[in-house]
Amino acid sequence: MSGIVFKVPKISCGHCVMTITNELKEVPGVGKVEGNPASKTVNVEFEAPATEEKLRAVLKEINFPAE
Ligand SMILES: [Cu+2]
Repeated sequence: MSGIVFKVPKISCGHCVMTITNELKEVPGVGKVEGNPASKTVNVEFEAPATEEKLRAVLKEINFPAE
């Protein structure tokens, strides 16, 4: 498993974090997802077949693009 922290400026509350968490957890290979509304970050643990590009694509798709 590798881990990555995405900065997602559009996060404004716990609801956003929940939406993002639910969507990212649908991606095969994704393990733990932890979002923080205060720092507007999402910490994702993942392994193949998930990739950083794939995770970024999902975030963009649900309208929470990562920086
Ligand atoms: Cu929100």
